[in-house]
Amino acid sequence: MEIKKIRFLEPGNRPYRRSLKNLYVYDKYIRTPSIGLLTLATVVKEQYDDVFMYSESISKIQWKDVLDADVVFIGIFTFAAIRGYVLADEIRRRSDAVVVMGGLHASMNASEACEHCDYVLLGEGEESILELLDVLQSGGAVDQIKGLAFLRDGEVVSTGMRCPPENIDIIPNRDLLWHYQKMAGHNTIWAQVHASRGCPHNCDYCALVRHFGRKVRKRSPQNIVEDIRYSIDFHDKKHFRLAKILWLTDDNFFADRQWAMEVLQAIINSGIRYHFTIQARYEVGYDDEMLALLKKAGFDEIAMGIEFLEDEAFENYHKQSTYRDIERSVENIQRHGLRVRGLFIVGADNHEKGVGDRLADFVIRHNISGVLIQSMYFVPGTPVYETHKDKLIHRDWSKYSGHVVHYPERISPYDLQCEIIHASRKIYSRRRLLQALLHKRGLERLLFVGEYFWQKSVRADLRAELPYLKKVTEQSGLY
Ligand code: B12
Ligand code: SF4
Repeated sequence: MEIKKIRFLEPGNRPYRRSLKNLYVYDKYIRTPSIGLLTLATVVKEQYDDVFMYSESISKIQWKDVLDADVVFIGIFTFAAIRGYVLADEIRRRSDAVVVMGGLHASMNASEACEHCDYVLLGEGEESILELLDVLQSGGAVDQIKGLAFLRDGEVVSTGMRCPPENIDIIPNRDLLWHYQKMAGHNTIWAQVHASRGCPHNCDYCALVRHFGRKVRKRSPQNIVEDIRYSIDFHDKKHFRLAKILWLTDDNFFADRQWAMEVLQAIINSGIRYHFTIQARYEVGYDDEMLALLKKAGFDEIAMGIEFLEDEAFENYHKQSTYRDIERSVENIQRHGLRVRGLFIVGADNHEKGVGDRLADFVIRHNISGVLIQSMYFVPGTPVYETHKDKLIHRDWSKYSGHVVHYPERISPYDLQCEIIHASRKIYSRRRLLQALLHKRGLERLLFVGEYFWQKSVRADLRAELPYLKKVTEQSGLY
């Protein structure tokens, strides 16, 4: 077949809609678009002229432009899988395009995704996507391509996993994404750069380490700094942004200490002055040299995957950490003048009523600057899925975004969801909002106010599900 026109689509579990809330509530109908899919569009654009991307995080899809494409690529995380399937089905119904799916959820659930598209590409797509396009053009046999799955006579054929790309020095061309420039001024959309892939650890609930592998692959410090500069210019150009923050989105940026220090030093040497935030495990809190360098490079905050507050949970899910480790780490990070944001999981097998209250008290007592509280989620392919697949309430992936989706051991689904609501309300209370307005300054104050409204909308979503969770709790007869 002749391939001229290629389109990339990022589905949103709540597709973009114009709303005043877009100005201050992230994730209602607007959020940061996918940099992974944009990276693939950038790679393909080097070889094909007519390449463009739509993201339902920031715009509506221009259907007229998609339906006459020769190939459409759709990337899905778990929370957007259902919407991704709707889009894929629609394209197959209304056009002749070859539909290809990929991304974390499609890779880990290839047999499910195969039902909705012509091909699924497994793992990272930078190399396989070009190979597939070549084979489609030349009419060669697709099953030569490693890392491909598809249906043949109703049966799933998989050519197995392929080695992930080593060279990931690619700067995503943000102009390839429809309306990105127009929307980049919203405070709910963050400038972001992804600098490394893979993590040497092996936590039971983590899908990432299964998708990206345990070997850490890194971009060069020069390439990262160039991307940071471009990303900042792109977001600030033509816009007045209150939240001038760039997020280094790596899962474990500090896994290679030497490289992490080189990147930070390169940011310092570049003269870029900006606010940065980054995700980390607790160990970074013991590294005074790294913390000093982070501060010097413009980082104000570390988003720490704290996850649990009980040693029993750390042990059960093979997260090498203890409560005391976390406490010491948080205290030392704050001594260096950096804020700590907490990422938490509830719904572990040991969790009981009171887990939300305990979490909120920890956050308030330790002056944690903000939180993301998620109920445990279960992606096929993770150990936690294998051990809990009989305890799932449903497989409506659109709800796998922090809501309760399983029957926990020692607390009912209904009560657990109430615990999340309670923790959020306690942390983001009106009294604490007032305190933030009076005592916090600058970005810190702005972030707290933004999160106050975001958490309000999160709670409304969680509350809307309570009648359903009450019903399934009662019907289960387990509690
Ligand atoms: C940045 C980020 C965000 C941003 C932007 C997300 C986005 N649009 O991409 C924001 C802030 C919006 C966000 C929000 C959330 N996020 Co988030 N986020 C991330 C993070 C940290 C980085 C994403 C990234 O850039 N990855 C790097 C790129 C290179 O990888 P990639 O996107 O997967 O793309 C590569 C491959 O997968 C593949 N690929 C991808 N698509 C396709 C398509 C085709 C056709 C092919 C061939 C290949 C392919 O090739 C790409 C290049 O190699 C990831 C963690 C992670 N490491 O991915 C979590 C992550 C995606 N988030 C997660 C979650 C749970 C959420 C929230 C639900 C959190 C919450 N409770 O609010 C929300 C959901 C928002 C929503 N409703 O849509 C989970 C998803 C788990 C899952 N099973 O899917 C992740 C994996 C984190 C985790 N610890 O598990 N997130
Ligand atoms: S440390 Fe983080 S990224 Fe690494 S395996 Fe554990 S949860 Fe996943």
